[in-house]
Amino acid sequence: MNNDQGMKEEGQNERVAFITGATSGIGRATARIFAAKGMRLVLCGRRQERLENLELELSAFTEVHTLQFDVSNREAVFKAVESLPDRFSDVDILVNNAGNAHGQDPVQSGNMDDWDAMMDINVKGLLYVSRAIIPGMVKRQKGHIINIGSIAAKEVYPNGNVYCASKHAVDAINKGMRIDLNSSGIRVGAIHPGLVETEFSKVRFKGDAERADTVYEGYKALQAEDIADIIGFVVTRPYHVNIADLLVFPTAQATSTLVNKTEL
Ligand code: NDP
Ligand code: 8X3
Repeated sequence: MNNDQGMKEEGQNERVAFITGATSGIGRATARIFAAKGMRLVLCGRRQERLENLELELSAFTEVHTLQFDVSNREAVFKAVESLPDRFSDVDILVNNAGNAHGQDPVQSGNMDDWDAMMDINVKGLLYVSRAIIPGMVKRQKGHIINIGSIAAKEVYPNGNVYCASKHAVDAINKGMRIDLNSSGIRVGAIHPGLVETEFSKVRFKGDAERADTVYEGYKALQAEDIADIIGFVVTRPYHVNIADLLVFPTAQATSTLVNKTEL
């Protein structure tokens, strides 16, 4: 990235963006796109070293503040948000991105710790962060919330049970937020990606990189940058335009289970 990519659209560079899950994949790519636009960034995640490296990288383009916390820890979420210095405390854009699948098992033999992790992080974590940030937006009568759902928010596939349930919940929360925040002039929308090649499958398969790689073999999967590019587009529409619900597939994908793997 160079400064020519700065594209400091009028007013855009004054905004503060708060991104959860900024240490990897879609969140990190979004941080880079937002930095190129000159937005002030609050970058969140659990892996401190990655936060520090990203801060070092993006500080060349914009002001960056990092927050290390687990979104599923309610107290930690509120403590982190309350700790924001003045330059970062009026959040204009919230990207609710942190989340993962944990395991891929039939419901009858599912690992209940995995179930807890998915519901605690993907659903409750998203709610806690939102609950900490949204009141400020309501007070200022402006803001933009982007919830990262999934094709798993729209379909259920074999052994996807609880992950799909968590993302169906994100879909419902996205709709509910839009209703509840309608009178406050706050934009709320979800982006639902299909298969994106990130650390996602490595996490799902508990570090089994070989198994994770097979998910993306035989076709061109979406890259984190493809989704970040779309998020960059979404947040730079005129304020009366709200992209409310967007499903994005790689061209090779037609449904959760139909992927044209011709390159095998
Ligand atoms: P990655 O595994 O690459 O990134 C996940 C991010 O979430 C990391 O930055 C991680 O940071 C953060 N995270 C996970 N758990 C927690 C937690 N408890 N507290 C705080 N942060 C957490 O995956 P993706 O970039 O692919 O995933 C991002 C989002 O996109 C997720 O919501 C995922 O469900 C969704 N998605 C992904 C798709 C894909 O195919 N990859 C498709 C559709 C949706 P850290 O570990 O440092 O805390
Ligand atoms: C991630 C995409 O198909 O693994 O949400 O559910 S999928």
